[in-house]
Amino acid sequence: MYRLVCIECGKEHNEDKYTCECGGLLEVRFEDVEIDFELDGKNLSVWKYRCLLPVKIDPVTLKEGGTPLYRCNNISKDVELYVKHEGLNPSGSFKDRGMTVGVTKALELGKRAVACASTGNTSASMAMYSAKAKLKAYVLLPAGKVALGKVAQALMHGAKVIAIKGNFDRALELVREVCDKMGFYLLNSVNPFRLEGQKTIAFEIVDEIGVPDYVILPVGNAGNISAVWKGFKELKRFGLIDELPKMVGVQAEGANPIYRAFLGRKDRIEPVKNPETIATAIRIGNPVNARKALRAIYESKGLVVQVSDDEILESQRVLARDEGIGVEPASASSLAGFKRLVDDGVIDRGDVVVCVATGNLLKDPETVLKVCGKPVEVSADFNEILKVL
Ligand code: AN7
Repeated sequence: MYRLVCIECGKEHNEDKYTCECGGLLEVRFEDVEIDFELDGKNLSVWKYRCLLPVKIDPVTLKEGGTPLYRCNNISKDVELYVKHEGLNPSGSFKDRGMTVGVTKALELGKRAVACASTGNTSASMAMYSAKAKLKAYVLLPAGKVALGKVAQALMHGAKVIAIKGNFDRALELVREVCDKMGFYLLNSVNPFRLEGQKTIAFEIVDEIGVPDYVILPVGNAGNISAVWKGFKELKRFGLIDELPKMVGVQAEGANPIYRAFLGRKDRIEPVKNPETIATAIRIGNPVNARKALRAIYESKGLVVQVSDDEILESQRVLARDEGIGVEPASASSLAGFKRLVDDGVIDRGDVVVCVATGNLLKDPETVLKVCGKPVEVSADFNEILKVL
């Protein structure tokens, strides 16, 4: 059993709402659940944890979740560092965990069409899952600011893709209006059901290695950090774990509203007007889930760090070259944040740390070419090849 409740005033809502009249975000609260899975490290997937997922019909699934958790010895010997490679989900990002639940909910509610604003990954994932569900899909993107692989996915999976002359924050305002007027089902992370799917990142981590000391993840619209924290708290509430990890959010310097709020120990953000970062996935100035994310950070005694674009690109290279883990820039910010915290002496020898790598390297080939340069070209001749070896 579960209820949909406003996190600010506690009012209970019907399932087709996204926010409360008081302006508060909604969240799903489970009660009297009979837990029917075991945390035995086996058969990891989003739907292993179905008893804690709020759907009533057969899910629309492309076999999401069950992503590898790599022990990264080459990066750190002293700290027990793991990277959870969410880039190996069906569409290449963690969004699939949310979308399998969100698109299932759209069918359950009898919706014909779904919509989102996106920095790219949400749109790619939504397009895939709505194709499977045979729902119409509408996407609003900030023109010229979405990595090519993501646009390609949204287009090929059949979404109507509309690029606006404005940033993500504006696209989100507009898509909310479009959904209100047209009756489309909104699948941005303001949708509480999507976050329910994403909390399974926490379930899988515990399933494999127990409760870590720190979980580090990039923060854009701030849904994922909220979702993962909710996952850990539910495991504790239902008696499956005793401890909780500290949650660490990482933001890019040019798109850092949550970091600023954290510095001032505030529980609300001031939007950043013109966010800018090479990590276009987290180029977001007015994160809709800020209230949930800040609660997660304070409750868990965690923290927020900001990192530069150079640190992000360096961490992307390190993951790729030292561990064989290919991620897009935004995802690498979690490792950049880890490095900061090791340098600052916050994370120490013996700590168990999980960095969540949220999206695949293939999402953003253009940035790779800018950073690595193009392949060397020579004529098809043995001696010419020898010269460049
Ligand atoms: C790779 O696709 O917001 O803090 O529209 O693609 O939960 O927003 C993507 C976000 C991190 C931030 N890493 O997660 C979108 C979108 C990657 C991402 C984030 C995103 P949230």
